[in-house]
Amino acid sequence: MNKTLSILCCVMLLTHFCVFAANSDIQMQEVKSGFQLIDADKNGFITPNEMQAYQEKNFNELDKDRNGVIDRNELTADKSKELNKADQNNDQKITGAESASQFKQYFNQLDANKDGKISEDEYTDYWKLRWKF
Ligand SMILES: [Ca+2]
Ligand SMILES: [Ca+2]
Ligand SMILES: [Ca+2]
Repeated sequence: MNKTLSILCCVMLLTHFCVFAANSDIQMQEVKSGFQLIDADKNGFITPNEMQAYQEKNFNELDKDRNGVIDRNELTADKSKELNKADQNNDQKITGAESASQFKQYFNQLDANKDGKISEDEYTDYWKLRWKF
C-alpha cells in the first residue's frame, strides 16, 4: 500500500468513527430527554404514577377524535411505534386498557433492579441495548 492510500484510509476510518460517535451522542440526548419528559417531578426517578400519567397523556394526544380508541389512522402518528405492539387482539385498534397494560409491561422491563421505580441509568441502559449505541 502506498503512502497516499494509507493516509486516505486513516482519514476514512476516522471520519467513520466520528460520525458514529456523533450519532450515539444524539441518541443519548434523545433518550435523556425522553426520561425527563416522563419524570414529571424531576427527582431522577420514574414512578408507576408518572408512567401512568405519561401513558394517559400520550394516549389522549393520539386519540384525535376522542372516542377512547386509537384506530389505525391515529396510530400512524405514533412515531415511537411502541403502541403497535399494544394491540393484543389484533383488531387494529388500541383501547385505553391495552395501552395501560402495555405501559405496565414497559415499566417492568425498564425497572431492572425491581425496586418499583426507574432510575435514569436503568432507562438509558434499556434504550442503549435496544438501539445498540
Ligand atoms: Ca419522578
Ligand atoms: Ca380515536
Ligand atoms: Ca429500578
